Parts: sequence; C-alpha cells; structure tokens
Amino acid sequence: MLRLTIDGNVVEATEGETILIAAKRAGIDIPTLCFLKETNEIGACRICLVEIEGQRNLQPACVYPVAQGLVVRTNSKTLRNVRKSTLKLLLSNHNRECLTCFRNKSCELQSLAEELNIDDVPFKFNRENITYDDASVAIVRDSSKCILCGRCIATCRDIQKIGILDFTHRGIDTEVTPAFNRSMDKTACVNCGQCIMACPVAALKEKEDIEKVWDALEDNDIHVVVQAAPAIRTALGEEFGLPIGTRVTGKMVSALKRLGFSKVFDTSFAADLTIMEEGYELLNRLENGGRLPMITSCSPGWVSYCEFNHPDFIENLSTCKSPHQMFGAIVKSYYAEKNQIDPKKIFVVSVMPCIAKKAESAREENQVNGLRDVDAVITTRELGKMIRQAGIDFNKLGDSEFDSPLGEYTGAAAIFGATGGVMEATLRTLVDLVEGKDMDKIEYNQVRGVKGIKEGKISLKGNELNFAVVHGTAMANEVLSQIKDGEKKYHFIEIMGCSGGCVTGGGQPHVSAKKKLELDVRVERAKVLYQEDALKEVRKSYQNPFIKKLYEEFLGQPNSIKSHQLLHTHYSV
Ligand code: HC1
Ligand code: SF4
Repeated sequence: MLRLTIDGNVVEATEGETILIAAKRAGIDIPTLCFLKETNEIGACRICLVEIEGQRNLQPACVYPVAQGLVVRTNSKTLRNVRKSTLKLLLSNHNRECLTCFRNKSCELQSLAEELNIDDVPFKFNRENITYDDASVAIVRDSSKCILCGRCIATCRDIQKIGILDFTHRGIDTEVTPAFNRSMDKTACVNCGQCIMACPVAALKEKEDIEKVWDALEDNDIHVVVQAAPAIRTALGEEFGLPIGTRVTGKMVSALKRLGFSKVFDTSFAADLTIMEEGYELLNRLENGGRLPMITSCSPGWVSYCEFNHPDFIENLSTCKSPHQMFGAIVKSYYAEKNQIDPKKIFVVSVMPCIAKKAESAREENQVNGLRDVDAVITTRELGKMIRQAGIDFNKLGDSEFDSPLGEYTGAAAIFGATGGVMEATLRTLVDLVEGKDMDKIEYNQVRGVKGIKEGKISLKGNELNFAVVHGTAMANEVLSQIKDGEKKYHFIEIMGCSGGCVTGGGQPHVSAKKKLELDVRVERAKVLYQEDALKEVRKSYQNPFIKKLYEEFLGQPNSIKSHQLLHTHYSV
C-alpha cells in the first residue's frame, strides 16, 4: 500500500492506480471529459490536470500513476483557469445548440461547463465539413457535436473489438468517422449502440421512432399494442431521477396505459415462449446430431456480429426469432384471431433497451404474410421522452398490472435481460423436461454475474451438458476462436452483444462517466431482474399457464410447423 497526499488528505492507494482513482476513493472528484473507466484512459482532453509538488508541468490525473509520498493539488486558481481555458476552446468548436439538443441535461460537456462556471465562449462555431449521417435505421452520427474525446472509438475498438470508428484527418480537420467516411449503414456496425452509451455529448444517438408511435396512437382505426422488454423496468426510473437499480415495473405499466396503448403486454411472455422453442430445438439437436454448440439468437447485435465476422457459425445459431419478434408474430396471428381484429390494423410497438432491435425488426425475415412482426421499436430513452411529452408525472404514478394473457410471465423470463438469464431460464425448463419432474433447483449461480465468459456443466439423464455464457462481442470472438481451435467444446452458449446483457443495452438511459466510476451499472440493474424473479410464484417457463394454453389452442407443440412459420427465422452470410 502506498501513501500520498491529495489536497492535504493522506490517501492510501495501490501501485498502478492513477491519481484520479485514488482521489475518487478519498471523496475528491477531479473533473474529466475523455476519461471512461477501463475503456478510454488516455489523458487527451487535459481537463483532469492537477499540480504535483516538485513538477513544473501540470499532469493529467487520469493517467498519472500514484507514488509513495506524492503531494497532489486538484483545486487551485491556476487549475481552475487552465481547465476553463481548455473547456472554452473545446466549446468554441462545438455546435452549441443545447436548447434543442437531445442530450440537454444528460450532456457531460454541458455539466462540466456549469461546474467550471463558464460564462462566455470567445469564438463562434463555424466548423465546415459537418456530417449528419442518418442513413442507418438505428444510429445517427452528428459530427458537429463531436468533441474528439475518443470514447466511442475505444469502446467500439477495444470493448466490442469491432472498430468501426476512428480519428481521420489531422489538426483542425480531425474527425471521428467510419473508414472512408462511409455512412454507418455501409459498415459492419452491429448497432449495439455501445458507442452511444460512451459518448458524453450528442455526436451519436439512436434513430428516433417516437413520431411513428404517436401517429399510430392517434389513428382510431389502428389497434396499438405495446410490449416492454424485461430490461426496461430496471432503468426507466433513471429517466425520472430515480437511482440506478430502482424497480419500476408497475409505474412503467401505468405510464404505458396513460399513453393510450390499447394493450400493455410484456416481452417476457414471449421470453417464456422462446424457452419452449429454443429448449426443444436444443434437445432435438442433441438427440439427432444437429449442429452444436447451439448459440442463442435473441441479441440482434450479436447475430449481426456473427453474420459479419463469423459466418461459419451461422448454422450454430438457434433458428428462434428473438422474443419481441415472436411476440409480434403471436399478436398478429393468435391474438388477432381470438379478438377478431384484422392483423393489418394492428400496430405492434416494442420498448427495448437496445437500438439493434430497430434494425432487427426491419429485417425482411421478420415478417409473416407480408406483415412485419413489429412495427416500431423505441428505446427506454425514447419512452422516457414520450412520458415527459405527455405530461405524465412518472414518480407520482401508482402501480398497474400488465394486460392478460400476453402480459403473464415467469421469473425465468424476467431474468432474460441480464447476462446469463437466458441460460438459467433454459436450464430450469430443460432439466425438468429431460428428468420428467419438477426439480427443486431453480437458481444457477455459475451463470450470474459480470465475468466475461462463464462456464458450467450439468448432467441430463446421465449425459453431460457443457454450456457457456458470454456477453460483449469481444468475448464472443474469444469463445468462438477457442471453439475453432478445438480448445473448448460446448453444447449450448448464450451470447449477448453488450457487456452485461440487455440491462446495459445501447438504448438505456445515459449514465455519466463519473457515475460509472462509483458503481457497476450492469450489476445494479441486473439485481432488479433477480428480485423480480424471486418474487414470482412461477419461475419456470414451461409452467406458465398461458404458454401452455397458447400451445393447446394454437401452436400445437414446440417446433411445430406453425411454430416454425411464425416463430423461427434464418440468417444471412
Ligand atoms: Fe432483451 Fe430479449 S432479453 S433481447 O436482452 O431476449 O433488448 O430486456 O427484450 O427480444 O425478452 C433486449 C431485454 C429483450 C428479446 C427478451
Ligand atoms: Fe461500434 Fe456498436 Fe457503435 Fe456500431 S453501434 S459503431 S458496432 S459500438
């Protein structure tokens, strides 16, 4: 353990730590901008400069390592002035349309300007060669807002190991762009949206679909049904100032009802349905020599990554559509039939924590008889905006229940939104189906938590089933390489495109770099889903009485011809 002095306080630190981290632990927040924990620690923006006794130059706290006896000053007139000047220069080159900017109030640049008491910016914004790229169905890039912090680049290149974005040109002309300044839709971007989550400003955002949804809601001729993904209830409260990790399931349902949707259903119902279809598909592959390991297909970011980078694993993907697509297909068939509504007059809205779901729902494969399964996908952030637009005081709302029957779900479905959730839900059902009894074992702790690759094995009627859970495309790449090299052998793998799974998808509320230093957002949000699971009486998908009814009345059995027509898909090379 080392001892150093920061602003007169003796602080203990471990070798290799930076001044920024040691100071944070001692309750001293050094302002930062380009810094993003374990992602972008490059000292580029110079906002975090500090004084170190005995040194002539100011040093960036985010990269400067602690040392025994170091005396550091983080707050002085010199530092305040230097930080202010640096920030003013940055602001001079930034399109300062804060009033109409979608990051207004969640912008880290804006907060810093307020914190550092910036009262004037000396130069007018007059940058030329601005790119506003909205060609993709999911992501928009606005270079006029970019502050060249490099957080998106590091996230895409190092965390996701995809590398779509990079610095181009030199000096004053420097920009962050895809190679050859292509539009995002012409790259191998998988729409995970993790670059959006890393961006401190508004240079990257989702393509909004709010107006499409308002238009449908105002059309009396259309029956508008909404489904909310498991991960929305863990994070929507943050849009209204509630702490990270607040469960708002009941309030979310109340808000959706107030917005005027004819039915408020839950994607979790379809998560239970996915477990039935995927569970039987796995059993079939195990028993009949199908392609193994079977890999989950509910994360469209991961599916695109597989299509772009590992086409030799496409056959390994489960043919199941993702739950929200299954849900749409069931609404426009079973639900339409039961309620005698013309499926052409039904508009299905998915509220998703993920921007890749926008691209997924637009895929040609995801329609039945010329009708799209899902008509519009909005993110948690977009839902927050709609609730505010409608003047709904979210925090004052009481709790409401999802509509029945497509809002009934088990604990197994609720945990889908956290890494390991799909695997745990599958195991709960699979073991019972194979063993032919209602086993007591419900919880599989080896697949919980945020370790990049989690492994386990269970015995199924004397046969060993090896499985792995992977989150983030970088980890997916690692596991697939190990399989190709013959180092690893699994029967079943859950892969989610984003680290942490859907709870930290690219459509979730923004969390500042400062907050991310204090807590692991993945863990806090996942806790909510495990709480929800524990509260449920029925915690195994095959025991959901409404799923049973759906098979009895409509689908026949899992993997039936009808199931295949509605609930399964294929992928492209
Ligand atoms: Fe997910 Fe899924 S869990 S993919 O993470 O399988 O987005 O929450 O809705 O479709 O259910 C996301 C979450 C979500 C699907 C389900
Ligand atoms: Fe990279 Fe994902 Fe952003 Fe695309 S959406 S640029 S893949 S981080």
